[in-house]
Amino acid sequence: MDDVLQNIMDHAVAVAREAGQVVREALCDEKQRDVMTKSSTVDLVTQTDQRVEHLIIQSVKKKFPTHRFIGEESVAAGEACVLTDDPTWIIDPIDGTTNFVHSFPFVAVSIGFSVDKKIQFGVVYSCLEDKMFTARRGKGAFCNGEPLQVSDQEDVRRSIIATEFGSNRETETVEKIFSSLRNILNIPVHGVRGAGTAAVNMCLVASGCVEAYYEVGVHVWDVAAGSVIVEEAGGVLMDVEGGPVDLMSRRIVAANNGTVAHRIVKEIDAFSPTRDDAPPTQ
Ligand code: LIP
Repeated sequence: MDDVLQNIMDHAVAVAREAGQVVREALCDEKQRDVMTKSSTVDLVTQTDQRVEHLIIQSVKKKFPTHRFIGEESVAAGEACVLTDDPTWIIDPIDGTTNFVHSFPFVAVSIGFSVDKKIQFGVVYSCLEDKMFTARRGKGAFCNGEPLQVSDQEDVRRSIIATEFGSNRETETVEKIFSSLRNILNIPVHGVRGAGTAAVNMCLVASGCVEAYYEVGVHVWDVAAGSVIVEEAGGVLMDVEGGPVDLMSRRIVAANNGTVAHRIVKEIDAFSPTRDDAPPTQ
């Protein structure tokens, strides 16, 4: 299994790099950044998101025809978002689509790989930075081959916390997002940052640049790869109310240690978006 899994991960790295090249080329062509919308007027998608996801899936199918897929744009097109025990690729072709549309320089190809419903490896290619973040369960986390280690900071008042505002603009949701942000800021923390992509935010935690990232409203494809990268860099994952993380719940805290994680959980005004694996509404 060891060599088989490594062979699969090597393909994930290669196809992520190939996809990143497509994203960089598309950035130079306005047409390839033409905006369409999904769940709201600010939940953006482009033909490049769809093209990159197709490239990744077709490439994998050729080598691993029995594998299954959960892809952001495939789910948006109506495919089920159901995680089984089967080998499954969990793909966000462009994490940070809004950044991509605006040429804001944090755009990542995110690929997680699950067997028996457990993420076995993650690949996040921050393609404008040319940073390939990788982690395989039990084998450590790396950026361009250099080992990653979370921050050793235990005091949240000496921390930077990352979060995002998401793409839901309903009044009640926005109120909760700002309530959490206000509470975190008033701890006080050194600062709050957001790269505009969950996957890059999680890699910043794994790199020790920020102590924690939290968000309510993300999807499994945003966080699957980053989850194992954070854990293999020595970090922890948690639900926003302190229990075990559930990658389908659309709620996550990724932190350098349990002390910081539990402290920010106290400040989060939690809510429960519709789960990624919820049965489709009639
Ligand atoms: C994005 C996430 C981000 C979230 C955005 C969006 P996308 O993913 O990475 O954390 O706040 O609303 O979901 O849509 O760019 O792949």
